[in-house]
Amino acid sequence: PAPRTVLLTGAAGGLGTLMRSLLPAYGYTLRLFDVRPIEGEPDAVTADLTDKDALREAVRGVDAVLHLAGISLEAPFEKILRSNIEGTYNLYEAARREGVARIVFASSNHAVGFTPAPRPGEPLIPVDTPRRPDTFYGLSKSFGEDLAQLYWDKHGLETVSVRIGSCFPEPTSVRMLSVWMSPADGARLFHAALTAEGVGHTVVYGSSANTRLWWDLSSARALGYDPRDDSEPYAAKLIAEQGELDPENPAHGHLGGHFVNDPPIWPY
Ligand code: NAI
Ligand code: 15L
Repeated sequence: PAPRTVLLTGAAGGLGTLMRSLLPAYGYTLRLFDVRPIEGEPDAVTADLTDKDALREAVRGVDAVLHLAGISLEAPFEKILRSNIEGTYNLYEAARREGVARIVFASSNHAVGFTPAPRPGEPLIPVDTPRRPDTFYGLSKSFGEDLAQLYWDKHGLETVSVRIGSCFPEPTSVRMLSVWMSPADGARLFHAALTAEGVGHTVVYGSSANTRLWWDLSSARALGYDPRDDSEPYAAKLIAEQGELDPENPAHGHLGGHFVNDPPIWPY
């Protein structure tokens, strides 16, 4: 049966807020979880991913989890370790113990961020391209994908790992013309990932049907995802303002954009 009750972690965040408004139209009842309180949502669970008891209670009885919680940009390794690596492990362990059938995991293009962007005419990047994290942040998403594979192989807990490009209301950079996912397409993709049958552990890229797309959406389409949007209407204005991408500039010539150039953030 299709999942109806879904735990949305990271519900206070940018993507969580978009999905709180878009997913109920697909028939889901959302249970909300975030370390930050959410205004107007008295029933939301306000807890950290390090709180194993709170997680166990939060996943009890849900049909699936849409796991968006975590640090969403580069940060000191210790913080990434706590929220994204241990936090995601804690979530999987809670889900396993409570018999939750499926997790949709917000992975990121930054798990493969050091992959050179295809030039015009070159093949699109497949989902089985070797992982090349561009940051500690991207490394945590790479870990999450491996954790998902382990929990499928060992415990039969299914995951769709969605390597999201940039999911924001509008593209705001020339790079985003290639990697943008409109919020409406994001909801379509998460719905497909929550409902497709027999996913095992499936990795997909998350973006709209962009004219300048860099990666292969076929594994996402195989779940039933049918993107409707394209960043191209934004292209002329963004290119006039920012110029074309220069493939010799590492921040332009890799999937991960400026993340490949950003220095690590050390803890002290
Ligand atoms: P965001 O930073 O706006 O939201 C993340 C939420 O997670 C925040 O509300 C934060 O309070 C919560 N959180 C962080 N650490 C936590 C912890 N230890 N315990 C409980 N809650 C915690 O990020 P955004 O943009 O909404 O992204 C959501 C997810 O999607 C993240 O996992 C991010 O890595 C991933 N993603 C997002 C992309 C995008 O374009 N928005 C692109 C690729 C991946
Ligand atoms: C991500 O993984 C981040 O969470 C998001 O804030 C954007 O930076 C996005 O990638 C991107 O690559 O544009």
